[in-house]
Amino acid sequence: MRFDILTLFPGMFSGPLSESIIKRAIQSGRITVALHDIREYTTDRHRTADDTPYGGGAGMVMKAEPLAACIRAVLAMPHGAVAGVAPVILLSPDGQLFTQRVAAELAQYERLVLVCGRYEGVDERVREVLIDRELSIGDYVLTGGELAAMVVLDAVARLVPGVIDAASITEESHSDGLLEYPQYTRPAVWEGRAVPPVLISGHHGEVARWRRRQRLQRTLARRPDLLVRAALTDEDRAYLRTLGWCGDDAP
Ligand code: 4FM
Repeated sequence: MRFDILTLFPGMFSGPLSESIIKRAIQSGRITVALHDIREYTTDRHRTADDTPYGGGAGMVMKAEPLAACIRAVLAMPHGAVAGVAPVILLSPDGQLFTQRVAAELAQYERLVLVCGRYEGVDERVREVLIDRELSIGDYVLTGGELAAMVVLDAVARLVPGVIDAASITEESHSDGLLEYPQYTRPAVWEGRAVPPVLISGHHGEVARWRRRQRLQRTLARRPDLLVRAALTDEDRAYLRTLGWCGDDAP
């Protein structure tokens, strides 16, 4: 899978791309990350990428021409044998909330174009003409879309086959709508605190039941809103009722 990232600050990506799982995914060729400096597409002597807003107001707006030229140049770069669809995605607080579901949807593409906004906005005409989709990683305002693009890249890349162990993807939080069970590793006793004995018992059925109940307990305590959409069995519901759940949590 190929990620094209359009940014005024390509240097912000060198750390995250050169460590751990993403580094290995790039080295193995499972993902390709191409950084594009929007400033390279300016044409004036001062390499101006932003300007003051029409109508007045605070801050600066990203100019249409360099950003549009950059997006068009990137879309004209071929990728692999098939020229598949590559959605152009702007990271901004105005976007649709980026969730695990959206990550799974994006992982189906051969290529993503991630546009990092900066300053107080992007000229609206670029959005209208060249942006297919806007995504937000949460209800807060960053200084630019770069960190959000890294979040999207990280969450999507790990869903690409071979990037991480396949079992961890299906087992993890949010894939079936429940939070994860607590994990323990050696030593069996740490600072006087023992690992739950069931995990050392060797009874696989009991371990599975304990873990399921831990997940239900934890989801009820921390994210009761998730229970409305979670895949629950009759036994899950019966257990949750023993914990005081009445099945009416607002989403
Ligand atoms: C601010 C990008 C203004 C573009 C930013 C404009 C953000 C977020 C974010 C900064 N991106 N989720 N939250 N970006 O704050 O994705 Cl126009």
